[in-house]
Amino acid sequence: MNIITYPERSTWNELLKRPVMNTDTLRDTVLEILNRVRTEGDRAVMEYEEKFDKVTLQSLAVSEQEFADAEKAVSIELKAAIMLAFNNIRTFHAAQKFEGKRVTTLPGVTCWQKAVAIEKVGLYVPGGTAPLFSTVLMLATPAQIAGCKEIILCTPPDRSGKIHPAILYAAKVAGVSRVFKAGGVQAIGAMAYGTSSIPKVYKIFGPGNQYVTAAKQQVSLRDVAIDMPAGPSEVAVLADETAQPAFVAADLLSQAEHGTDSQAILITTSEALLREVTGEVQRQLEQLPRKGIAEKSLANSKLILVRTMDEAVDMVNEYAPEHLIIETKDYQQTAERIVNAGSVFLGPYSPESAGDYASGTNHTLPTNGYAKAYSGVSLDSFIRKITFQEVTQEGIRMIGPAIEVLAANEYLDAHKNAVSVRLAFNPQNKL
Ligand code: HSO
Ligand code: ZN
Repeated sequence: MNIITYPERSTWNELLKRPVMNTDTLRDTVLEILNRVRTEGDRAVMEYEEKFDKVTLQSLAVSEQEFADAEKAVSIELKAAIMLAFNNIRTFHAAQKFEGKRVTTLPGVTCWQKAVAIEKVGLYVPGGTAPLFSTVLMLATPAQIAGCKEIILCTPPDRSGKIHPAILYAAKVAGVSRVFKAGGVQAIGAMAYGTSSIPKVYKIFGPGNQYVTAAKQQVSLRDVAIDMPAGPSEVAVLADETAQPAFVAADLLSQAEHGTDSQAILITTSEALLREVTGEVQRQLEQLPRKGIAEKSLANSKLILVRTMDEAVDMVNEYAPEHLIIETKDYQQTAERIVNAGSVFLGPYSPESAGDYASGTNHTLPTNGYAKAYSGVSLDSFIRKITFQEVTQEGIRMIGPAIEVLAANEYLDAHKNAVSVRLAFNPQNKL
């Protein structure tokens, strides 16, 4: 871990930089896979599954029998935990429902918005060493609440062609319509273009490695919408002398174990805390099964000592972390001053793990500083707000003359005319 003491403001920019993800070098590989999936469909997906996931598949769709087997394979304890998480995620996201107000801007001029679900959405859940069934809940639950008609999910199978049973169980619980065995760029391509097994969707959600991210960016140029640009997961812990070193260390490590490129940062006003956290991290690290991964990502992580809480808050806002944990004496007041972060965890008993799994908030969040401009996934991510308006004859008399002036001054006479013909119209003459 790198310890940085009292850095000058002029150095913050450099200090808080994320490692650059070079998607340029991946571009050719990604484009080739996407092209083949676009032109050859299932056949290309299966071939890439063989090449990258080392599995020969007869069919991409998960069968009813496989769902039934998964249901049996998941322990009662895990099912109960998934249900608790699901219920909280559902409660929190259901409360985000949008009720559009009808607004009369002038007599006879009524405007309103209506939330309409995106009809077809595609969820991507990566494979790898951690079976991320929590991500299934985070993506499918709001999609179901929003009312998306078709919710499909792609995830890579293991070498025997199976998907982790908890992923399938979570998919059923959260209302996924169909699950397909496909990972990486080929899965993104399949959902963007459609194949004979995998339907084309209108928006793709979910995390993934650099290849998946590059593929999502590529297909979003033309074919489909995506949730947000994604990068490696990150956490910033903002702490003072009142924080528990063991809690802070555990929070940094929970992020570090995600991947070797994960980012964990401590920003503190207390030199004593910083020292104790360093020791705690070493102690706790020894116990972790994913020590190897955590160690590598900790090598890039930073423990930063600053002079004042004001400075600490400014630094957090400059960094715009995906996750922010505030463990300070007056964490409520500190939190009021946070303007750039994906998700904020307040006080000593709110670890990031709470939001990663079960408190109810979504864990699909903006990384890489995108929290300055993006929100995490929420119910809104699965809807569009369509505007409606009704202008009556009285209404057009109220706004028509102004529209005529505006249109004429933009030299758009046909626009002006669409109003003029109505203003001149007398329904009586028609009879
Ligand atoms: N911290 C990850 C989500 C996750 N953690 C899934 C555990 N499982 C990104 O917010
Ligand atoms: Zn996590």
